[in-house]
Amino acid sequence: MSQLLKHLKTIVGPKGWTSDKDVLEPHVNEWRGVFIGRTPLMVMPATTDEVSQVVAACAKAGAGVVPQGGNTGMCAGSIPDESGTQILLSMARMNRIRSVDADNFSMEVDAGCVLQNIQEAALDAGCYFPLSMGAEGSCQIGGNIATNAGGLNVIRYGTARALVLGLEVVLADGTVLNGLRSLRKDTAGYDLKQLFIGSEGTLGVITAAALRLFPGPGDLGTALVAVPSSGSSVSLLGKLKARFPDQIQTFELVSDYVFGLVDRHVPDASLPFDSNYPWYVLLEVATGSDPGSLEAALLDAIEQGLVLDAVIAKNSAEVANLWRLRHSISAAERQAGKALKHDISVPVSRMQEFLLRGDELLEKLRPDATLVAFGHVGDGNLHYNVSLPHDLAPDEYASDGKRITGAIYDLVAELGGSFSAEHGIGQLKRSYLAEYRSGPEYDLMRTLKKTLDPANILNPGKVI
Ligand code: FAD
Ligand code: 2HG
Ligand code: ZN
Repeated sequence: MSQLLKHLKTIVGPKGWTSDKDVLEPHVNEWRGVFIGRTPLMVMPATTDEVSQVVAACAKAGAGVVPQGGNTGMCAGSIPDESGTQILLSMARMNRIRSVDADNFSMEVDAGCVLQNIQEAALDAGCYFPLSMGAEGSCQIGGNIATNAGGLNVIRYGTARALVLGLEVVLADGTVLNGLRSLRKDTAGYDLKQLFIGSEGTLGVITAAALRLFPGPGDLGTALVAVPSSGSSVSLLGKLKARFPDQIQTFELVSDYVFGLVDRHVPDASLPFDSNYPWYVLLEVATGSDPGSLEAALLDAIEQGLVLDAVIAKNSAEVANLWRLRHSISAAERQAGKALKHDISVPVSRMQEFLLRGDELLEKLRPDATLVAFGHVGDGNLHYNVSLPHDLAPDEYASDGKRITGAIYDLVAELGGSFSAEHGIGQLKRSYLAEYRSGPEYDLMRTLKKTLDPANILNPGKVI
């Protein structure tokens, strides 16, 4: 091991590595603080060639490599295990916007670019990059692609997968696969980039990406509306889709309990209503040349009993306030204590059934559990998190947690959904992948892993 560490330090140079425990601390702890890992060395290569040399050296020595972006992932995929033998590969120094081609609506970026910097670079060129989420100030595009991240604008623009035109990837033996093409059409053989999107660093290290840009969305109407029940949000979605085909940019459901957590834990966060309602929807619609259309649609929805109250943001400060409420949810939930995270999706047409039957399940299994539900109902993806009483004995917490999670995932499977909609598998959900994707699908995943990484060098212990 000491030979390898020496070699890695030479490859990345004095600015490209650390073994300082204090510096490493935030890199070996994951965002939720549930998993903690150890590493003898974090390398921070500055070029694709350095990444290639690092991976090749680790492969030769038989050492595991854990790619890390902004370390905002929710499934502990970006930290080393507890063995203290895995090398942490931070992409933070590969943060260059390589080029923007406004005529082609595309840009090429290093994988370590922070998402927000990419959004800003696109705007500077008169274009728009729609991937957006609460972690955008620190997550990196490589991490977004490696997790096939979703976020707030999926209903209109799709997940990270839909935004990738090409990838540059370092394979498990250090080979650089250059597929950095900015093409909308390309049928030359298998579409290899798709293998790496959502593979969570287990099949290759993404070093650069060609991204799809868009014209700006134009005028957006942003509103927070109160709805009588979680199910009625789905009816509202249907009505708005009929009225604004392809114009709904965001459709996020949030329970009153969840906004209560934000109110309690986030300074100066306040709901713009005088009274509380059971559920809310934060929505954004591209209103184009008809700025009054959102208000008219919401007035109709109030008449139909689908909406109880509504506030449309009047200026950018009010828009920012509504988004701050939404972006603060995960941090507020974390401060309130640990919760069982269920990042599920079902077809939108089955969402109402899921919500009803999910409530019944919780009532039956653990009536004193608290539902912490919010998320991207417009995409059929809900964070159906569950908080158990904090004074439970660890054994009871573990066994009841398993029972509740299993029952929710069974329900999701019955409804044709996924137990992992946007956060991936990491360490957290490995056993569930084996269970819910068992059979030929799981076997083919294992075959791909064995083919691309026969010595299990890349992010060992994650996903599969
Ligand atoms: P990391 O956490 O560093 O890594 C995630 C995984 O990708 C790991 O397996 C890692 O090994 C791998 N990886 C990272 N970089 C590379 C690379 N260059 N090559 C190969 N593999 C790599 N997620 C959503 O989908 N939607 C949301 O709305 C959303 N909101 C969030 C809000 C908050 C407040 C927080 C904290 C997280 C949120 N997330 C959300 C989760 C997280 O931000 C995303 O999963 C994000 O895409 C992770 O990016 P990252 O750079 O932090 O990756
Ligand atoms: C979001 O939608 C993220 O805010 C985080 O995906 C979800 O914290 C969570 O459970
Ligand atoms: Zn989410």
